[in-house]
Amino acid sequence: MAVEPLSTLQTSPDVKQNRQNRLNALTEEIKQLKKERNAVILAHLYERLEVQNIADHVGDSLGLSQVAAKTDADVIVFCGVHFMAETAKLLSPQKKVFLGNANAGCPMADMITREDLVEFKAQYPGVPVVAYVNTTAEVKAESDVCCTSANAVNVVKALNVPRILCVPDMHLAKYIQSQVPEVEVIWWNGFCPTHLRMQPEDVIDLKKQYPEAMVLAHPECDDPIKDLADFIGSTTKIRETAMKSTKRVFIVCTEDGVRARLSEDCPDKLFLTPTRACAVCPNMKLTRLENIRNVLRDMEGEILIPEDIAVKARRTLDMMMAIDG
Ligand code: CIZ
Ligand code: SF4
Repeated sequence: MAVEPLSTLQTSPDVKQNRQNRLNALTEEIKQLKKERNAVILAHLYERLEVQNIADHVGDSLGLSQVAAKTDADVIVFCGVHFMAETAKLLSPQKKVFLGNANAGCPMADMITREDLVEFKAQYPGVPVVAYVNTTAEVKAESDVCCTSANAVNVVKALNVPRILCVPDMHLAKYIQSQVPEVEVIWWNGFCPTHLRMQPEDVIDLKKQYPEAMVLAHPECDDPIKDLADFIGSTTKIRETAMKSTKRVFIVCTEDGVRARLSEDCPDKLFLTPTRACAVCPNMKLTRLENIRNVLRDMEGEILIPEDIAVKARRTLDMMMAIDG
Protein backbone atom coordinates (compact mmCIF):
# COMPACT_ATOMS: atom_id res chain seq x y z
CA MET A 1 0.00 0.00 0.00
CA ALA A 2 1.31 3.44 -0.92
CA VAL A 3 2.23 5.54 2.10
CA GLU A 4 0.88 9.06 2.10
CA PRO A 5 3.75 11.60 2.13
CA LEU A 6 4.21 13.35 5.46
CA SER A 7 3.81 16.78 3.87
CA THR A 8 0.28 15.82 2.76
CA LEU A 9 -0.59 14.62 6.25
CA GLN A 10 0.75 17.83 7.84
CA THR A 11 -1.31 20.13 5.68
CA SER A 12 -4.44 17.97 5.60
CA PRO A 13 -7.55 19.98 6.55
CA ASP A 14 -8.66 17.07 8.80
CA VAL A 15 -5.51 17.27 10.88
CA LYS A 16 -5.89 21.04 11.19
CA GLN A 17 -9.58 20.71 12.12
CA ASN A 18 -8.83 18.06 14.75
CA ARG A 19 -6.16 20.24 16.26
CA GLN A 20 -8.52 23.23 16.32
CA ASN A 21 -11.27 21.13 17.94
CA ARG A 22 -8.83 19.94 20.60
CA LEU A 23 -7.66 23.51 21.30
CA ASN A 24 -11.27 24.72 21.51
CA ALA A 25 -12.20 21.97 23.99
CA LEU A 26 -9.14 22.73 26.14
CA THR A 27 -9.88 26.45 26.01
CA GLU A 28 -13.41 25.83 27.31
CA GLU A 29 -12.10 23.59 30.09
CA ILE A 30 -9.50 26.20 31.10
CA LYS A 31 -12.12 29.00 31.14
CA GLN A 32 -14.34 26.93 33.43
CA LEU A 33 -11.51 25.98 35.80
CA LYS A 34 -10.28 29.56 35.87
CA LYS A 35 -13.68 30.71 37.12
CA GLU A 36 -13.85 27.97 39.76
CA ARG A 37 -10.37 28.81 41.08
CA ASN A 38 -10.67 32.60 40.68
CA ALA A 39 -7.44 32.43 38.70
CA VAL A 40 -5.65 34.73 36.32
CA ILE A 41 -3.44 33.46 33.48
CA LEU A 42 -0.35 35.46 32.56
CA ALA A 43 1.73 34.73 29.47
CA HIS A 44 5.16 36.04 28.59
CA LEU A 45 5.68 37.34 25.05
CA TYR A 46 8.03 34.39 24.40
CA GLU A 47 5.27 31.82 24.94
CA ARG A 48 3.53 29.81 22.21
CA LEU A 49 0.87 31.86 20.45
CA GLU A 50 -1.98 29.60 21.61
CA VAL A 51 -0.83 30.16 25.20
CA GLN A 52 -0.56 33.94 24.71
CA ASN A 53 -4.01 33.95 23.15
CA ILE A 54 -5.68 32.25 26.10
CA ALA A 55 -4.00 34.49 28.69
CA ASP A 56 -5.68 37.36 30.54
CA HIS A 57 -2.50 39.39 30.16
CA VAL A 58 0.54 39.16 27.86
CA GLY A 59 3.77 41.03 28.52
CA ASP A 60 7.20 40.97 30.12
CA SER A 61 8.03 39.41 33.46
CA LEU A 62 7.89 42.55 35.59
CA GLY A 63 4.82 44.03 33.90
CA LEU A 64 2.96 40.75 34.36
CA SER A 65 4.03 40.42 37.99
CA GLN A 66 2.79 43.95 38.65
CA VAL A 67 -0.54 43.20 36.98
CA ALA A 68 -0.80 40.03 39.10
CA ALA A 69 -0.21 41.98 42.31
CA LYS A 70 -3.12 44.31 41.49
CA THR A 71 -5.76 41.73 40.53
CA ASP A 72 -8.16 40.24 43.06
CA ALA A 73 -7.52 36.73 41.74
CA ASP A 74 -6.55 34.08 44.33
CA VAL A 75 -4.48 32.04 41.91
CA ILE A 76 -1.86 33.08 39.35
CA VAL A 77 -0.80 30.75 36.56
CA PHE A 78 2.39 32.22 35.12
CA CYS A 79 3.20 30.89 31.66
CA GLY A 80 6.89 31.64 31.49
CA VAL A 81 10.00 30.35 33.24
CA HIS A 82 10.76 29.78 36.90
CA PHE A 83 12.28 33.16 37.84
CA MET A 84 9.20 34.90 36.42
CA ALA A 85 6.80 32.94 38.61
CA GLU A 86 9.09 33.63 41.58
CA THR A 87 8.95 37.37 40.81
CA ALA A 88 5.14 37.19 40.70
CA LYS A 89 5.14 35.36 44.05
CA LEU A 90 7.45 37.99 45.58
CA LEU A 91 5.03 40.74 44.54
CA SER A 92 1.91 38.72 45.47
CA PRO A 93 2.86 36.83 48.63
CA GLN A 94 -0.78 36.17 49.60
CA LYS A 95 -1.68 34.54 46.27
CA LYS A 96 -1.09 31.01 45.10
CA VAL A 97 1.35 31.14 42.18
CA PHE A 98 2.01 28.29 39.75
CA LEU A 99 4.15 27.94 36.64
CA GLY A 100 2.25 26.90 33.52
CA ASN A 101 4.81 24.09 33.24
CA ALA A 102 6.82 23.37 36.38
CA ASN A 103 9.81 22.20 34.31
CA ALA A 104 10.37 25.54 32.57
CA GLY A 105 13.62 27.09 33.79
CA CYS A 106 15.95 29.77 32.44
CA PRO A 107 19.50 28.58 31.66
CA MET A 108 20.79 32.13 32.04
CA ALA A 109 19.30 32.49 35.55
CA ASP A 110 20.92 29.17 36.47
CA MET A 111 24.38 30.46 35.44
CA ILE A 112 24.85 32.09 38.85
CA THR A 113 24.04 30.58 42.24
CA ARG A 114 23.81 32.33 45.57
CA GLU A 115 27.21 30.85 46.51
CA ASP A 116 28.77 32.13 43.26
CA LEU A 117 27.49 35.60 44.01
CA VAL A 118 28.78 35.57 47.59
CA GLU A 119 32.27 34.77 46.22
CA PHE A 120 31.98 37.40 43.45
CA LYS A 121 31.01 40.06 46.01
CA ALA A 122 33.92 39.09 48.25
CA GLN A 123 36.30 40.07 45.41
CA TYR A 124 34.76 43.57 45.25
CA PRO A 125 33.85 44.62 48.79
CA GLY A 126 31.30 47.41 48.97
CA VAL A 127 30.46 47.42 45.24
CA PRO A 128 26.67 47.26 44.79
CA VAL A 129 25.15 44.31 42.92
CA VAL A 130 22.60 44.94 40.17
CA ALA A 131 20.73 41.71 39.47
CA TYR A 132 18.85 41.25 36.22
CA VAL A 133 15.31 40.03 36.86
CA ASN A 134 16.49 36.77 35.21
CA THR A 135 17.88 35.48 38.53
CA THR A 136 16.60 33.16 41.24
CA ALA A 137 15.01 34.66 44.35
CA GLU A 138 18.13 33.47 46.28
CA VAL A 139 20.41 35.51 44.01
CA LYS A 140 18.10 38.53 44.20
CA ALA A 141 18.25 38.23 48.01
CA GLU A 142 22.08 38.58 47.86
CA SER A 143 21.85 41.62 45.55
CA ASP A 144 21.27 45.31 46.17
CA VAL A 145 18.85 46.19 43.39
CA CYS A 146 17.06 44.39 40.61
CA CYS A 147 16.67 45.58 37.01
CA THR A 148 14.93 44.53 33.81
CA SER A 149 16.09 45.02 30.26
CA ALA A 150 13.64 47.97 30.12
CA ASN A 151 14.99 49.90 33.09
CA ALA A 152 18.59 48.68 33.57
CA VAL A 153 20.18 51.88 32.28
CA ASN A 154 17.99 54.12 34.46
CA VAL A 155 18.58 51.94 37.52
CA VAL A 156 22.37 52.09 37.11
CA LYS A 157 22.35 55.87 36.48
CA ALA A 158 20.20 56.43 39.59
CA LEU A 159 22.57 54.49 41.83
CA ASN A 160 25.15 57.24 41.30
CA VAL A 161 28.13 55.04 42.21
CA PRO A 162 31.49 54.64 40.41
CA ARG A 163 31.32 50.83 40.07
CA ILE A 164 28.68 48.12 39.99
CA LEU A 165 28.62 44.34 39.77
CA CYS A 166 26.12 43.16 37.17
CA VAL A 167 24.76 39.59 37.13
CA PRO A 168 24.17 37.25 35.35
CA ASP A 169 24.01 38.52 31.72
CA MET A 170 27.30 39.85 30.31
CA HIS A 171 25.52 41.15 27.21
CA LEU A 172 23.03 43.25 29.14
CA ALA A 173 25.98 44.42 31.25
CA LYS A 174 27.95 45.46 28.14
CA TYR A 175 24.90 47.33 26.90
CA ILE A 176 24.61 49.17 30.24
CA GLN A 177 28.34 49.96 30.03
CA SER A 178 27.89 51.49 26.57
CA GLN A 179 25.02 53.68 27.81
CA VAL A 180 26.54 54.69 31.16
CA PRO A 181 30.27 55.03 30.42
CA GLU A 182 30.91 56.97 33.64
CA VAL A 183 30.19 53.83 35.71
CA GLU A 184 32.55 50.83 35.66
CA VAL A 185 30.40 47.76 35.05
CA ILE A 186 31.96 44.51 36.28
CA TRP A 187 30.00 41.59 34.91
CA TRP A 188 29.37 37.90 35.48
CA ASN A 189 29.90 35.80 32.34
CA GLY A 190 26.31 34.59 31.93
CA PHE A 191 24.39 34.68 28.67
CA CYS A 192 21.17 33.65 26.96
CA PRO A 193 21.77 30.68 24.62
CA THR A 194 18.74 31.63 22.52
CA HIS A 195 19.79 35.22 21.84
CA LEU A 196 23.38 34.16 21.16
CA ARG A 197 22.29 31.83 18.35
CA MET A 198 21.43 34.85 16.23
CA GLN A 199 24.23 35.75 13.83
CA PRO A 200 24.93 39.23 12.37
CA GLU A 201 25.27 37.66 8.87
CA ASP A 202 21.61 36.63 9.07
CA VAL A 203 20.56 40.19 9.82
CA ILE A 204 22.80 41.52 7.03
CA ASP A 205 21.28 39.02 4.55
CA LEU A 206 17.76 40.07 5.48
CA LYS A 207 18.72 43.74 5.21
CA LYS A 208 19.92 43.05 1.64
CA GLN A 209 16.49 41.61 0.81
CA TYR A 210 14.61 44.32 2.71
CA PRO A 211 16.84 47.43 2.83
CA GLU A 212 13.98 49.45 4.33
CA ALA A 213 13.55 47.04 7.28
CA MET A 214 13.91 48.29 10.84
CA VAL A 215 16.18 46.12 13.01
CA LEU A 216 14.94 45.65 16.56
CA ALA A 217 17.27 43.92 19.03
CA HIS A 218 17.12 42.78 22.64
CA PRO A 219 20.03 43.76 24.92
CA GLU A 220 20.68 40.03 25.54
CA CYS A 221 21.98 39.81 21.94
CA ASP A 222 25.72 39.88 21.31
CA ASP A 223 27.35 43.22 20.35
CA PRO A 224 27.59 42.57 16.56
CA ILE A 225 23.79 42.18 16.41
CA LYS A 226 23.20 45.21 18.60
CA ASP A 227 25.58 47.21 16.38
CA LEU A 228 23.20 46.54 13.45
CA ALA A 229 20.09 47.56 15.37
CA ASP A 230 17.98 50.67 14.82
CA PHE A 231 16.40 50.11 18.22
CA ILE A 232 17.57 48.19 21.31
CA GLY A 233 15.11 47.42 24.08
CA SER A 234 13.07 44.99 26.14
CA THR A 235 10.36 42.77 24.65
CA THR A 236 7.65 45.25 25.59
CA LYS A 237 9.59 48.18 24.13
CA ILE A 238 10.34 46.24 20.94
CA ARG A 239 6.64 45.47 20.63
CA GLU A 240 5.56 49.07 21.25
CA THR A 241 8.18 50.43 18.83
CA ALA A 242 7.11 48.09 16.01
CA MET A 243 3.40 48.76 16.57
CA LYS A 244 3.84 52.54 16.52
CA SER A 245 6.31 52.65 13.63
CA THR A 246 5.25 53.67 10.14
CA LYS A 247 7.76 51.15 8.71
CA ARG A 248 6.33 47.97 7.14
CA VAL A 249 9.17 45.46 7.59
CA PHE A 250 10.97 44.55 10.83
CA ILE A 251 13.85 42.22 11.65
CA VAL A 252 13.10 41.09 15.19
CA CYS A 253 16.24 39.97 17.06
CA THR A 254 14.75 38.37 20.13
CA GLU A 255 12.92 35.17 20.99
CA ASP A 256 10.52 34.15 18.24
CA GLY A 257 7.38 34.60 20.37
CA VAL A 258 7.67 38.37 19.93
CA ARG A 259 7.71 37.98 16.15
CA ALA A 260 4.68 35.68 16.37
CA ARG A 261 2.77 38.14 18.60
CA LEU A 262 3.54 41.09 16.32
CA SER A 263 2.64 39.15 13.15
CA GLU A 264 -0.78 38.45 14.63
CA ASP A 265 -1.29 41.96 16.04
CA CYS A 266 -0.15 43.81 12.89
CA PRO A 267 -1.10 41.64 9.88
CA ASP A 268 -0.30 44.49 7.46
CA LYS A 269 3.38 44.51 8.51
CA LEU A 270 6.10 41.93 7.91
CA PHE A 271 8.10 40.60 10.86
CA LEU A 272 11.17 38.47 10.26
CA THR A 273 13.68 36.77 12.55
CA PRO A 274 17.32 36.27 11.58
CA THR A 275 16.84 33.26 9.31
CA ARG A 276 19.48 30.62 9.94
CA ALA A 277 19.27 30.95 13.69
CA CYS A 278 16.60 29.15 15.61
CA ALA A 279 15.43 31.99 17.82
CA VAL A 280 13.26 29.73 19.94
CA CYS A 281 13.79 29.34 23.68
CA PRO A 282 12.94 25.69 24.37
CA ASN A 283 11.97 26.48 27.95
CA MET A 284 9.53 29.20 26.97
CA LYS A 285 7.86 26.73 24.62
CA LEU A 286 7.36 23.98 27.22
CA THR A 287 3.95 25.28 28.29
CA ARG A 288 0.99 24.00 26.32
CA LEU A 289 -2.72 24.36 26.94
CA GLU A 290 -2.78 20.87 28.49
CA ASN A 291 -0.27 22.00 31.12
CA ILE A 292 -2.37 25.04 32.02
CA ARG A 293 -5.48 22.87 32.30
CA ASN A 294 -3.60 20.39 34.52
CA VAL A 295 -2.27 23.12 36.82
CA LEU A 296 -5.72 24.65 37.30
CA ARG A 297 -7.27 21.23 37.85
CA ASP A 298 -4.62 19.72 40.17
CA MET A 299 -3.09 22.84 41.78
CA GLU A 300 0.22 21.03 42.12
CA GLY A 301 3.68 22.63 42.18
CA GLU A 302 2.89 25.88 43.97
CA ILE A 303 5.83 28.34 43.94
CA LEU A 304 7.00 28.81 47.53
CA ILE A 305 9.90 31.01 48.66
CA PRO A 306 11.31 30.77 52.20
CA GLU A 307 10.35 33.92 54.10
CA ASP A 308 13.91 35.04 54.93
CA ILE A 309 14.86 34.91 51.24
CA ALA A 310 11.58 36.48 50.11
CA VAL A 311 12.00 39.50 52.42
CA LYS A 312 15.47 40.27 51.05
CA ALA A 313 14.62 39.52 47.40
CA ARG A 314 11.51 41.72 47.59
CA ARG A 315 13.67 44.58 48.85
CA THR A 316 15.70 44.50 45.58
CA LEU A 317 12.49 44.60 43.53
CA ASP A 318 11.06 47.43 45.66
CA MET A 319 14.23 49.43 45.23
CA MET A 320 14.12 48.95 41.46
CA MET A 321 10.47 50.03 41.31
CA ALA A 322 11.18 53.09 43.47
CA ILE A 323 13.76 54.14 40.84
CA ASP A 324 11.90 53.05 37.70
CA GLY A 325 8.82 50.88 38.06
O1 CIZ B 1 11.84 40.49 31.80
C1 CIZ B 1 11.45 39.88 30.82
O2 CIZ B 1 10.30 39.63 30.61
C2 CIZ B 1 12.45 39.36 29.85
C3 CIZ B 1 13.13 38.14 30.23
C4 CIZ B 1 12.72 39.96 28.73
C5 CIZ B 1 12.15 41.24 28.29
O3 CIZ B 1 12.86 41.98 27.63
O4 CIZ B 1 10.99 41.53 28.55
FE1 SF4 C 1 16.28 32.49 29.70
FE2 SF4 C 1 17.05 33.22 27.24
FE3 SF4 C 1 14.96 31.62 27.51
FE4 SF4 C 1 14.81 34.19 28.24
S1 SF4 C 1 15.08 33.40 26.19
S2 SF4 C 1 14.06 32.43 29.40
S3 SF4 C 1 16.92 34.52 29.04
S4 SF4 C 1 17.10 31.16 28.11
